[in-house]
Amino acid sequence: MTEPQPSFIERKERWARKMSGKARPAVRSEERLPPGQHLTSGFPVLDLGLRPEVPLEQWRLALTGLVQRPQTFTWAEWNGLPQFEDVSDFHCVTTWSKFDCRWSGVAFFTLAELVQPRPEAKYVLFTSYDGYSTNVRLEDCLDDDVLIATQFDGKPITREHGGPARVIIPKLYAWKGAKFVREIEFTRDDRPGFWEVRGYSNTADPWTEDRFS
Ligand SMILES: Nc1nc2c(c(=O)[nH]1)N[C@H]1C(S)=C(S)[C@@H](COP(=O)(O)O)O[C@H]1N2
Ligand SMILES: [Mo]
Repeated sequence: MTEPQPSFIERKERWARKMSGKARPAVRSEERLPPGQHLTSGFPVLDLGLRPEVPLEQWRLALTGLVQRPQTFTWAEWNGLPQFEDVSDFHCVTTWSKFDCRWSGVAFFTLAELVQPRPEAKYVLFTSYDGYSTNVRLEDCLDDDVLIATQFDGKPITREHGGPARVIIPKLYAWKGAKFVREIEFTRDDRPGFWEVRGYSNTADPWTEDRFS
């Protein structure tokens, strides 16, 4: 695997430091568009500059860690799982939002029913084929709008947007949703992911502008 482009990462880190001093709203916004965001009609691509090509016959998604029944899915097995569709809004920390994204795939709660997280599991660490990772509270993953999507707008997710499969967690900034996802690990302790170790918020709530730690 090639390394992510360092200059891009450094720029984004500097930007995180600069923005972290900015005042945040005192109360949680109830608007559909979160504070500090603007609407975009296109669909920008945000990643580390790596778009790994994962042939479907080699694709695997592993569910590991503190679960009763760890499981690794092949593409055929994955597509045999109950499918779920959800329309949601998408908020990137770099201030663009996109409304009404129609994703389909497998609901996170379906996976949780299959692997059965142990009571000690409190966090989830997602790892991707491009070396990316991100950590999320298990509680947030269990919301009924969270899914591992394989389709956008009725078509397979393109490589630039994170295919074959990507995580969608509408209520958090989009960096919490791993594109090209490869492993979902259930953990007791919170282990910060790629952007979380580089100054981004651990909790990432768009409606309180919870962008940076
Ligand atoms: N594997 C991986 N997932 C990732 C990223 C990444 O660099 N690698 N970038 C994140 C960020 S910052 C955003 S805003 C969204 C962007 O998704 P898009 O490129 O489909 O707009 O993916 C998130 N998931
Ligand atoms: Mo982002």
